Amino acid sequence: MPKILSSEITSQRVYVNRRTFIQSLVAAGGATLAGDAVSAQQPAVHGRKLKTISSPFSTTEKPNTWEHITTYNNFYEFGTDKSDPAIHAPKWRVPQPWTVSVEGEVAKPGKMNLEDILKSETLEDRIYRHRCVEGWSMIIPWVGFPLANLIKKVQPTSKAKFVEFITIADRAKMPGLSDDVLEWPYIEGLRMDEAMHPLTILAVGVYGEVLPNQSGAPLHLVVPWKYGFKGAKSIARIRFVEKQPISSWTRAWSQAYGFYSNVNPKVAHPRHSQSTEARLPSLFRTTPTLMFNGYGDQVASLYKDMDLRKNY
Ligand SMILES: Nc1nc2c(c(=O)[nH]1)N[C@H]1C(S)=C(S)[C@@H](COP(=O)(O)O)O[C@H]1N2
Ligand SMILES: [Mo]
Repeated sequence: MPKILSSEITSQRVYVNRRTFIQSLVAAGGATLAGDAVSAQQPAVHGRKLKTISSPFSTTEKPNTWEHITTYNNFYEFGTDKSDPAIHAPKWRVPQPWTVSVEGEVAKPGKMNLEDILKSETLEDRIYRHRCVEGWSMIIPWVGFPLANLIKKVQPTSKAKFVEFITIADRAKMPGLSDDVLEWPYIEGLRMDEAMHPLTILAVGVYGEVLPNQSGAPLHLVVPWKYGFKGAKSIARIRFVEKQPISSWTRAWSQAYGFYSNVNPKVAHPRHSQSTEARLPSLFRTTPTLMFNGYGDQVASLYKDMDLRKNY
C-alpha cells in the first residue's frame, strides 16, 4: 500500500497548489514564477512546430492558455504538487530516438522508433475536454493521431483483449520516483474497443508544438471521455494482453480508481462528489460534469450492457 493516497495529498497540499497556480496566472506575461518554471510560460518556438490538420472531433469551447496547460499538471514522476512538473520535468532530456516497445499478443512485436511511427501519420489538432478525477478541468488543444492506426499496424492476435501502457521510469532523472505514492512505472490500460475508438489518440504535441516534458513528452495517451489519469504520459511500452491490466491508481486504491474510470457525474469518489468541476482558471466547482465528459453520443454504445456503478 502506498504511504499517502492521492486525495490526502490533494487536501494537504491544495492550498499551496492553488496559491502557486494563482501566482502563475497572475504571472502570465510578467513572469514571477521562480526558476525553470519560467521557461514554461512561453511556447517554445524553434523547430518545435508541428504540421497539423484540424479535426472534426474538436470541441468548439475555448482552449485554456499555454500557461494553464503547462504549469498545472499531474505527473507524479516529477512530484505531486501541480507546479512540480513544470519545475522539474524540463530538466529531464527525452531520450532520442524514443523507442516504443510493442509486446504481447501481436503479429508484429518489436521496438518502434517514434520518428518512424510519425512518418506515416497525419497529425491532427484535437481540442478536447480534460477532466481530472480530482475535480478540475481544462480545454486542451492536443496534437496527435488515432491510437487505432498504430494498433492496426502491429496486428493484434485474437487473444488481445486489452492494451496496457507502460511509461518510462528513469530513477536518475525523475525525482518523484523516490516517493512510493504509486508503484512505478506508471501503468494504464484500455479495453481493445476503447483503444480502437476514433476519439482515443496518442498525443505528441499541444498548441501546434512538440509536447513540453510536463505534458507527457514525447508520447501521451489521451482518452477524453475518461478521467485524466487514464492518459498515461511518456509511454515506453505498449502490451497487448488477454487479461485486464491493473492500472497504477487501481493498485493504489481500487475503491476510488476503477479500471474504466469513465467520467460519470453520478458515481462519486469516496471522498468527494464528481457531479461538478472547476474549469480552470476558476478554482470553484461550478461547472456541471457531463456523462462521459460530454462524449456520450460517441462512446455510450461501448458500455450499453454494463452497470457503470459497478464498473466505475
Ligand atoms: N506517467 C504519468 N502519466 C500520468 C500521470 C502521472 O502522474 N504519471 N498523471 C495523470 C493524471 S492524474 C492526469 S489528470 C493527466 C494530466 O495531464 P496534463 O498534465 O497534460 O493535463 O496525466 C495523467 N498521466
Ligand atoms: Mo488526474
